Amino acid sequence: MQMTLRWFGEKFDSVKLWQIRQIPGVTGVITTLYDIPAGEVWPIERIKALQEEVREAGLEIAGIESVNIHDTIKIGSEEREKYIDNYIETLDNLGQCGIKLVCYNFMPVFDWTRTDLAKVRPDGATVLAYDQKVVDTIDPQTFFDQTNDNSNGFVMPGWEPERLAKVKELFKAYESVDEDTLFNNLVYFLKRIQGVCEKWGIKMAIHPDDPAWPVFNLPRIITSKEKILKLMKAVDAPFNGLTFCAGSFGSNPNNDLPGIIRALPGRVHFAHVRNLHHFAPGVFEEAAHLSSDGTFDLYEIVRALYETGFDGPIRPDHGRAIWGEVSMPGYGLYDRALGAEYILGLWEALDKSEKRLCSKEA
Ligand code: CS2
Ligand code: MN
Repeated sequence: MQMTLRWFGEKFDSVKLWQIRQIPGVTGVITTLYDIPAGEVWPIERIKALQEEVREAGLEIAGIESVNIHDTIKIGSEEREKYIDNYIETLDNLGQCGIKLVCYNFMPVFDWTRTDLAKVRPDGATVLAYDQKVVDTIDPQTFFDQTNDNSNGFVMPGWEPERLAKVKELFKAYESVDEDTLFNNLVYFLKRIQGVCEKWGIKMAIHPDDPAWPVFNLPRIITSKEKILKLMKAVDAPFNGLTFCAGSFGSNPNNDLPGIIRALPGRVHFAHVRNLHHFAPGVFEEAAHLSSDGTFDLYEIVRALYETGFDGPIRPDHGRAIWGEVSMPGYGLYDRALGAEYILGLWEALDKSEKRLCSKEA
């Protein structure tokens, strides 16, 4: 396991690499070329320059989150071929640079969806929150605009203004795309990129849908253990794996989080570990990572990763905004650093008990 933090790049992130370097046990970043729109090829010089910047700070790039998928690929229109070719070229460039983990999602139109980006908790911290009632009563355009107005001036992942300007068009383009079509388009995409992934040993780690059900009547296909297993079977090769995201799968309280990890040995390539506090079905807020602050048992989640031999990067996921920090919602330094230390502590305890047990048995 490698502990990492997500970093959006010098121009886009309030957090600096030198600060990440000072979090004990964090050795890598999960990053991206945030300014390159979905569908365009990532030039190799840009990837190398990013790698150099991270290396100079005493860290390494542990993976990319995300190389976003162009909508034509999700929709399955004819132009997808060109965009898949571009994606393959990007993967080839990443492979040449020795980068071997790519996180992506296959959600139509929106990435993650939250109805409040700064819900105040009793201790004064603010968190991202979700209430299905709000989504049910708002139109997507207004929702987009509201989200952007509340993002502290940061461009948020999946909410890039150039995409958002086309919400209506996008919705129209997805009209004929149901769950099966979306799933088949994903399988088609994975089969087309399999060659380049296997050439370089690149692991593709799909991120689950967040929340784990259809929003605004758009289909969602990575929402449960059954659904992810179906995808693993459809393209049954180790390159095709999962970003286990506790917060996304866990948005549906019926999902057994450790159970999802245990069902996928060798196919969990990357983990987002965080906690949510559920109030009622479809109503939750993000919590501190600590088990007692939310609904999930973080010990059981980390134990499942440990016991299935997980050896990829883990990152804390969305944090609370605390101690007066202003950042991209969910992506401040302080609470994610606390989360990283907590997860490392759980891991150390699991590792030491396991080793003690082994030495007793020997
Ligand atoms: C992330 C997602 O902030 C988040 O919730 O986990 O935006 C994630 O990066 C994408 O869905 C992956 O493509
Ligand atoms: Mn996540």
